[in-house]
Amino acid sequence: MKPISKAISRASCLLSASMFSLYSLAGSFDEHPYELSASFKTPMDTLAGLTDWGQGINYVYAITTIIVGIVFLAVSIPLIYAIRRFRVSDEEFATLPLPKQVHGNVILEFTWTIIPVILLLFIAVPTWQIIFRQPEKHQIPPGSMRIEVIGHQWWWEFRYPSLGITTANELHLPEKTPVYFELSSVDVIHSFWIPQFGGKLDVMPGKGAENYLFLTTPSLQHPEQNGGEYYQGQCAELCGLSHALMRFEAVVHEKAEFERWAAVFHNPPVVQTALEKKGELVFMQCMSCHTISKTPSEDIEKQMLAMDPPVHKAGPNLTDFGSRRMLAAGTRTNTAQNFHDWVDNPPSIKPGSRMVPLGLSKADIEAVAAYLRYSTAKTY
Ligand code: HEC
Ligand SMILES: [Cu+2]
Repeated sequence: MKPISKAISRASCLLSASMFSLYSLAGSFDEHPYELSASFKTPMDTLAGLTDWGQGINYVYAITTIIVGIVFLAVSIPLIYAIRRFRVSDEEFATLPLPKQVHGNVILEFTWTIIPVILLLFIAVPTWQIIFRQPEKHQIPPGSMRIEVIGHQWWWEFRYPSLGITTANELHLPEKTPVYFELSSVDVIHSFWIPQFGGKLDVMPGKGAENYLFLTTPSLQHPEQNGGEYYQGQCAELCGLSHALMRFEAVVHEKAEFERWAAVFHNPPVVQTALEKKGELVFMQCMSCHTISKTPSEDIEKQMLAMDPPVHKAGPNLTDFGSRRMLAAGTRTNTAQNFHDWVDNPPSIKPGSRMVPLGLSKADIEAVAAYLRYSTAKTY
């Protein structure tokens, strides 16, 4: 037993020494942002770390992995050594005396209590640093862009108070810009998550329960391509039947392109063909739940909001629906067929959907599809 305890105490000395040297090597996070391989960029890659917030989390993750790795080696190497070195046959084992008992050995017990405490501190301190880098509401850096994120079963509403824009399921962002998301919910708890941007944050119902997430949007990975870069978002808190189908897309634009998007957002729909005109009429049946800027549906919304208490429409704002890549909260591509299937029977696509089947004829769906998919499309 003696050589083993000697080996263990040596190993623990080595361990703490290496922790200190690792720390001095790594320096502070700000000087050496820890970047894990940028090559595997799947849509749900939480290690992509494309924002300062995501890199901070990766940094803590890396430290944790290193510490866990060292603990693994420090335990498994002596263990394997002991198993091999002190291996005996069953018969021989029966003749051996009890090993020396160390119960109540103050030094040993103190050592194996203090080592985990130190290791946990090495994880806790950077974790605190990263958490406290998220500002409180009153510490939000001036000049950052405020975006209200409102969770609904099972879709996302995005409001830009400074631009007077309300949209849904497609979160447009200018590149390299500090933004803060004010997260709230109208029903149950959701969780706002763009994996490639970093960690998730709960979206809570109830006044005063807002959460705030502050980050700097990534720069464009392929600036030569126009039209923004898309990142998948996903609700990350079980929120009911269609929780898994509560997605969205974040679109990062060049700054000028974002400004063009915001400038044309409220342009009224351009209704040209006879089919689109018919669709505009069919859309009357949708106005109790959906709003399109500069149409009568907006007046209905104003009347509803002026009531006491104010009534919010149940469905997403469709002002720029024609420009959206996806429908049904980021779960289907915005094609004629998917549009038909959705409007014909929403719960068949999203179980429990708060949009009910409206019993429209095929011709009416085709008309409202023309109106929504083409008249509301914006060029920017
Ligand atoms: C009772 C309220 C209600 C009515 C009426 C209604 N909708 Fe909806 N609609 C919703 C809700 C709620 C959603 C979000 C569903 C989801 O994603 O879970 C939605 C989603 C949509 C979407 C997908 C939007 C996106 O970007 O994901 C489209 C398109 C749509 N509705 C079209 C229509 C049309 C066309 C009509 C009228 C023929 C209509 N809706 C009538 C409540 C309604
Ligand atoms: Cu959810």
